[in-house]
Amino acid sequence: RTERGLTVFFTGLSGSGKSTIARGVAEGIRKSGRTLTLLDGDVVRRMLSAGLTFSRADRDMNVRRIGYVASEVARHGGVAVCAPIAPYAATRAEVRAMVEEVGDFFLVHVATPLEVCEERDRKGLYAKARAGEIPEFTGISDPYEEPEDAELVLGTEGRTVGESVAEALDALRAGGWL
Ligand code: GGZ
Repeated sequence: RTERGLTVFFTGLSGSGKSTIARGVAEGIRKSGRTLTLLDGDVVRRMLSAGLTFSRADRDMNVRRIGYVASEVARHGGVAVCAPIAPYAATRAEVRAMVEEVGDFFLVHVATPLEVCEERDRKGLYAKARAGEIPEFTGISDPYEEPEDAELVLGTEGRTVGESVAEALDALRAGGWL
């Protein structure tokens, strides 16, 4: 007999803060005593999706692989936290359906506006995308389909990472997952 598994799936633009918030949330879940797997974006692209590009087909493959691993974690009663951009609604819906066959799915939209992500431009990627040096860059020359089915929408403006992490953990607690 195992606890019902859960996938906490963060989606949002590059530079929205989703990876940082996801790491904080993962830490909080771990502290609550649940078995936790963090599918960190960088690690996934290196270990699970090496060689994939940012074409629609490859993004979909990347997001499906993440969803599959997350569903296996959930199947065994664990909690998976993942944070890809996952720009396409249909692919997110596929992952939701796959996870919900075996556990619960909690979608968090890190809704930092494009202008704010671009203004911060922590890695200089938006400037490069504007200059045409990175093709198919999400929000600039590639789509981001805003979710309409998020369990939680995090507005990060005027908020610290800690506050966003706390809001997500509160929502998980309120739902009875922690
Ligand atoms: C978007 C890109 C691109 C393009 C490289 N478009 O801010 P980052 O750097 O660290 O996070 C982004 C990351 C996105 O990879 P994901 O696996 O999360 O994307 S997806 O879910 O769509 O498969 C960014 C970097 O990779 N990056 N090129 N063209 N982001």
